[in-house]
Amino acid sequence: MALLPILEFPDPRLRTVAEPVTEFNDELRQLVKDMFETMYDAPGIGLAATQINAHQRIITIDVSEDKDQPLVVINPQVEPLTDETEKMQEGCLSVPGFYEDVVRPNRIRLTAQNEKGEEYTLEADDLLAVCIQHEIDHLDGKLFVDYLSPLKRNRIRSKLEKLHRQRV
Ligand code: GNR
Ligand code: NI
Repeated sequence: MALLPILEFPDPRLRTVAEPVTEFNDELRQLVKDMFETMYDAPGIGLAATQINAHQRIITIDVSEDKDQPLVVINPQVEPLTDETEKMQEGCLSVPGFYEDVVRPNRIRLTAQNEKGEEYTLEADDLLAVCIQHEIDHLDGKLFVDYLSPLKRNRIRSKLEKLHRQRV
């Protein structure tokens, strides 16, 4: 088991587009375990492999109160089920300390594979729908700050860059 370091905005590696998973082997399952450990430790409700500098289409999620409903999301495909959108305040482990409203479709269908390569489909709304879309964005090199105005995004970038300089 291992805690993995989480990349932070504006690290250019967060802009990498992740590759589909083709081999569902023990190495993949170990990576999934380490991602859950890292996510629960952070703590966060979701983690995309991109955030730990592993550029494969792997996501871990647990939006449950008791942190006992782990969801493994590999090679996800998502489709909105309605034109309705929802505004929710989002945060991100890769943008620590900043929370802003983001608008997204509020009901989605997810088709994905688990750590054994078995395909499943689920429908999601509310926080789970937001989390799934936020994590898939990571796999495509996208961050929630990309939905904000350039002014807000640049302010966040400057503050984090300053923090990173102080950390070194
Ligand atoms: O822990 C997280 N909380 C959260 C809250 C609102 C919308 C999205 C999220 S995901 C975030 C963890 C994270 O950064 N995942 O990529
Ligand atoms: Ni995030």
